[in-house]
Formats: sequence, C-alpha cells, structure tokens
Amino acid sequence: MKAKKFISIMLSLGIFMAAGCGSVDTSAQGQSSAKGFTDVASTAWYYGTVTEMAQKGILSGYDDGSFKPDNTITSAEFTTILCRIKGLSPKSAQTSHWSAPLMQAALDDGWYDYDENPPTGEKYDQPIIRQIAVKILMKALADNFSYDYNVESAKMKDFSKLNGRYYDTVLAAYSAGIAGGDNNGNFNPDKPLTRAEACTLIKRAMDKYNTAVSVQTQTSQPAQTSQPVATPQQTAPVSTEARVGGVSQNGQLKVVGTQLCNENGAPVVLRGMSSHGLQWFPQFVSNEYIKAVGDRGANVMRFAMYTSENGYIQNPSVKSTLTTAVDNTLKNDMYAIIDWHILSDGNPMTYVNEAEQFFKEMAARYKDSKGIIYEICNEPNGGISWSGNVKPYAERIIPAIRAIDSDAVILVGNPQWDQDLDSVVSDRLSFDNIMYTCHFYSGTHTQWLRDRVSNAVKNGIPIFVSEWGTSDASGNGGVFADETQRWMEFLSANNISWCNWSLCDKNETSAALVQGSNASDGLSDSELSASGKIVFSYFNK
Ligand code: IDC
Repeated sequence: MKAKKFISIMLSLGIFMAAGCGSVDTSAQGQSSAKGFTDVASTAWYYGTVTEMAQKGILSGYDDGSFKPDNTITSAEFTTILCRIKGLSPKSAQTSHWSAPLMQAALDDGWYDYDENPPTGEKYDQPIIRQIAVKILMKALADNFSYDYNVESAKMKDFSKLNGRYYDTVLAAYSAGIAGGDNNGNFNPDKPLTRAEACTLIKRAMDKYNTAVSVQTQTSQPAQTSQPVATPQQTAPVSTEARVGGVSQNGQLKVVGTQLCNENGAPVVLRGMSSHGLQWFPQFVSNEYIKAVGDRGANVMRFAMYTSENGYIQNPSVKSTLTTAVDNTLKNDMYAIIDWHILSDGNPMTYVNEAEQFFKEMAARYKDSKGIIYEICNEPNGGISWSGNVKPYAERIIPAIRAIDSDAVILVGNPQWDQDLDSVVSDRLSFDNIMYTCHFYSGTHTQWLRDRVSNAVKNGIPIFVSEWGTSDASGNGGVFADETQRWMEFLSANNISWCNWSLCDKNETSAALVQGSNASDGLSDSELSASGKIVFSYFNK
C-alpha cells in the first residue's frame, strides 16, 4: 500500500490518533509490504500490532495474501478475537453461525447485552460500531473503569452523540489512553471499526492491562520492527534457517517400501510434537514455540485441527490458526502435518464433503512446499470398518489432494483409534506415497500393539506414529516411563517416525509444558512437564 493511502486512512479514522499510535513515513512510496501481507507496509502505523496479532494467530489475513486493514470488522470477528485472547470456553448456542458458541460465552460473561447482539445471530456479520466495540473490549480486558467524567467528556467533541449506556466504558477507555478522538476531536461513536483499528485497540488494552492472556504475549518483540520477514500467505514460506534433519536438508519426502525417505531415497525419521486441539490452545503454535521445539531437536510438528468439539465444522475460523501454525513450521525448516482430527465423530465419512473441500484448499495453498504431510483422518472409531468406511473415505480424499499436490506423503488412519492395522494388511490402498498411522498411549497400549506394527511392516505396510502419549489413552494417568522406553526403542529400531501428544500446558499428564512456560528464549527443561522432559530427550536419539 502506498503512503498516500495510509495518510488517508489515518485522517479518516481518527479514533486511534492519540499520541503514540505510530507515524507515517511519507518516503514509504514503493516500499515492500510487511510480514506476509501484501497491503501492510512496515511503515504503516498499525504494522507492529497487525504483525503481532497475526503472528499470534489472533487475527489473520485473507487467502490472497492481503490483510485489508481498512475493511470493517464484523461484530462476530471482533468479539471472538477477544474470546480467544481471554480463553473463554465455547457455550452451546442458538444458531449454527461459526461464531455462535463464543458469542454466547461473551454474552454470558456480560461483555454486551442481549439487544446489542442478539444470540439469534442477526447482527453477527454486521460491522461493529465503535462505541459497542470499545465497550466489549473494556468488559473483556479492563481491570477497572475509572475516569473523571468532566475531564474525559470534555475531550470528546461529539460527546453528545455517545449513547449514555457507553459512558462508563468509553470514557474509561479514553482515560486509559486506549481510545481517542480524531483530528477534530470526535469519537464518531456510530462509525464502523476497521480491522487495523481493531488490532490497535486490542493491542493497547492488552498492554495497558497487562493481560495475562491465554494467547502468549511476546514481550521480547518490539511493537514496530524495521525488519519485516516475508511470510507469503498463499505460497509456502521460505525457511529462515536450515535445521539438521529439516526440509532444506531432506527435501520432498517419499515412501520407499515401508520406509519414509528423503528426496534422494535415504531413510528419514521424523520426530516431533503434535499440537493439542487448535481451537483450545492456539498460543502454542506460535513461531516462538515451534522454533523452541525445533531447537530442542524436533524436525516435525503436527497440527490437530479437530472437526468436532467446536473445531472446524462448528468454527471454520480455526483454519487460520492451522495455516499460521503450518507457515511457522515451514519457516523453521520443519515438516508440518495437517491433521483432520476426527475423534468424537468417529466415522470419517460423516464430514467427507467438508474434508474434501478443506484438503483441496490446503493442497492448493501448499502444493509448492516440500514440507507438508497430509493426515486425512485422525482416529476412526465406533461402529465402522476399514473396508466399509475408512478405505472409501481415503479413496475419495487422496485423489482430491493428489490432483493438486501430486507428490506429498499422505497419512491414513484406521479403525479402533488407529490400531486396526490387521484389516489394512489384508486390504491395502493402491496409492503410492502413503503411510498408515498407528497411535499408542504407553499406559494402555503395550506389546500387543507393537506386535501389530511388526506384522504390518512385515507385510509391507508403511507405519507412521503420528500421535502417541506417555500417559494412558485418556491423555492422563502416568507418566508411564518404562513402557514409553520400550516403545521408543521399538520405533527407533524400526526407523518409524513419530509425533507426541501434546504441545500444551493443559492440566493432564500428556501435556508437555508446565503452566507459565515462555518460549521466547527457547524451552528449558524446567518449562517441560514430566512427560515433556522424557519426550524431548528422545528427539535426538
Ligand atoms: C484428548 C485430550 C483431552 C481432550 C480429549 C477430547 O488430551 O485434553 O479433552 O482429547 O478432545 C487421542 C486423540 C486425542 C486425545 C488423546 C488423549 O487423538 O485427541 O486428546 N487421544 O485422550 N487418541 C487416543 C488418545
């Protein structure tokens, strides 16, 4: 975007013109755009906040690589960003709108009133106006609403236009330096909010109230940087550093016999972490966390995009957390597994249309990258079978991916939570470059499952352990260190790749991080749970 345009945005959107909101360098004509967005220059007043918010996965760009900073933001978009920052749990909702579970949570928490945003959803997709946005922001993040009525109201030339029900929140926001007037001293309470403004408001409130967010804060990163790193949205990001065992070293992976191999046909073993559900723990797929895991020796990350449990089907916007995570992984020269995480919806056929559409989109986005692995269904389970359900599903999804991204390795699940390898042995798929997943939890799955893996491999079935845990199958219990060691020795002896469940700080045994971990300076052992310490020690073994 050209400098002239920035100035016109600034003049027309005066709400954020209070001191310290950034400046415009008029020499920016022709300067390249910033941090992955074709229309956000490093000189834009909102560059720092937009970049930071995008990095954190709070607000992302569009598929064409733009951010559209001067577009308006809808009521649902603005409110759900704050819900994610605050870590509100989704509630059961009246409509099927993607935002409804979080909008209901915000309503229940008193961020806005019923009439301002009825839970029937009719206003969810409308641009949010400033006075309501500021109210929601303050209700969500402010720890107090103090202000001097005479002082603050006098600052606002169009105070008479401000609806009385917003006095407290808007004047408190003025007093706190979060909101301010335009060049004419007007607040413009009924004007729609833009995306750049929304970022700035939220960033200021987070800084002001030192928000202990469920989204990791990046204290070490300055708000403005003159060193934008290119992160194209549509094409695969260019990695910023070469990593031993990484994508730049091994290139496009392929399956030779039962072995995962690099571009030149030499055996490769990938070891790394799986995310927890992206809808719950987006903060742990930031660049800092992924880099920290890579720096401890991992060369792969797997991203569990749940379909149910308020995952992609109910909340498609989780896709942007996924793509941010994948982009971060590629930037760190690690392989990224895109996991369509069916679980409570045990039959992959239930959402086969959505899956096909999703994987086509991912294939188009990442077809030129050598670092992508597709995992088309996490763990089929329930009253289903390989030949009746999972195989037909794979036969529909694999060709859809291959038509766009012809050479990527694809992982396929199987019944009984990826333990029914025997049925695969007798009825395998006819595609090349696929591997079958086996999942284990050390407290539940022992020698009998290793025997199934051995039998499968003996019968020419390539195995990838895309998820395993040191706990029992619930994700809790243990840590089962001895059985974990048996599994690690077995996988290592068989050159089998793995991802551990999970990179998060949830209060459950399988979580690898302790609460309060901060990856900005890497991850030390003291930031790892008992499970994490064991798992991280095996990355390099
Ligand atoms: C678990 C999580 C737990 C969450 C539960 C339901 O650890 O916090 O409440 O899912 O969403 C799997 C699944 C994986 C499970 C994990 C542990 O792929 O989603 O995560 N597990 O139960 N298969 C076997 C075990």
